[in-house]
Amino acid sequence: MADWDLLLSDVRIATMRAGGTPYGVIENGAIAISAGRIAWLGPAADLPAGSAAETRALGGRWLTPALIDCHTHLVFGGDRAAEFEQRLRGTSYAEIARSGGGILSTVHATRAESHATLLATASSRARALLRDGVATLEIKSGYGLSMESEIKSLQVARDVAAAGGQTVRTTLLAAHTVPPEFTDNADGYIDLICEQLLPAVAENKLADAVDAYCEAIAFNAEQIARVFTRAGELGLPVKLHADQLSDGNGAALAAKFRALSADHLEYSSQLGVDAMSAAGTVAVLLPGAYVTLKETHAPPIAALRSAGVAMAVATDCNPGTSPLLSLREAMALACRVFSLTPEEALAGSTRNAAAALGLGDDYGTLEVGKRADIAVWNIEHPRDLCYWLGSQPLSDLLIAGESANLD
Ligand code: DI6
Ligand code: FE
Repeated sequence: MADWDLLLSDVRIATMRAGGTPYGVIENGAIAISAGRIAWLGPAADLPAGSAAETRALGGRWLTPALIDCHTHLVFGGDRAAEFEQRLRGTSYAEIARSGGGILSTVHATRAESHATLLATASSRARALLRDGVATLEIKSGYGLSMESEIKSLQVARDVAAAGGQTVRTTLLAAHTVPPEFTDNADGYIDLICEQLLPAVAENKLADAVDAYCEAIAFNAEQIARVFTRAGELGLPVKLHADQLSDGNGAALAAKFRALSADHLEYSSQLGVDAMSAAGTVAVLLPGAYVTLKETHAPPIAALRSAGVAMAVATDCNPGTSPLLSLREAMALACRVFSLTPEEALAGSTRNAAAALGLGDDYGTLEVGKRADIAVWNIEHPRDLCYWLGSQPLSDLLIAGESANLD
């Protein structure tokens, strides 16, 4: 009887543990795996006596924690490529929205598509992320905006996990925008979310968290406070799309509800940063939306850094503002447009992304006892993951100690 299921030898390890050497590096290392968890890791010279059912010598390749995409809108119908072209020809976002484009055009397409069709496209997008090293991802609803279609979207998100082997955390984002049935009656839609949709979603365990869009074009602090209070009563943690297009004090609102994360943050103030620091709310940076919208007002990175706010990086994959299917490209963009260091960007897609999903105990770093979710890379140094654009350095992806099918 072997002591371990798998031994990875002749490896260089970036554990991404906080506080130690840069990237938590272990040179000339080894990792032993049992029952899907890390049983031992460290310098190979210190490997304890023991036998492995299988040993893989990896020729000095780099190992990191598998990547975690903590903010995606993968479940949606249709796409917005024509709108993208319109915008580049000079039509404004507002004009497109007024003519029935924007989020509401995706809502119509999503409502019209079947569970099977939505699952096929969402699974295809999740596989693209898998081939990029993503073993865990969050998937929001938010293009259904009715009882039936929001529940359909969350059921599709749950089924993506079964289809692809990745860990999926689902988030109810019914408060994404006001649906056509509630035009000029946003409060009536908030009533529907609080009195009917949230109880049904909680009872059927369809969502792991609740999100909302705090913005002048979406919902105000009072409306979001009602949704978050109801979520808390039902035992669901919250996260918030905050201060993306203007300073709506969203970061402070998220901190007030001890949100897992506040996301976007382009216009967040020092007040919001300090509130997030005190609450332990993770800042999720979304460079894909920032560059697609040609935004020029970056989130307060230096203030977040000096306040000790954990910073995560995600794709925000959605058809309107961030049609981005590579978390590594998001990391590379975060370095270039937000001036994150490569180590911060990698921590943002591992350790801090896990924290943004409330998964930090089991995911996000390579440590004894944690899941053996491990990415194997053909690179010379972990910084290469942010340095090269368009490269394909993933050699293998272990999910709970088993190699994923990357074909
Ligand atoms: N912020 C965004 O950038 C997306 N949603 C949100 O709350 C936009 C979604 C879309 O345009 O389809
Ligand atoms: Fe988003």
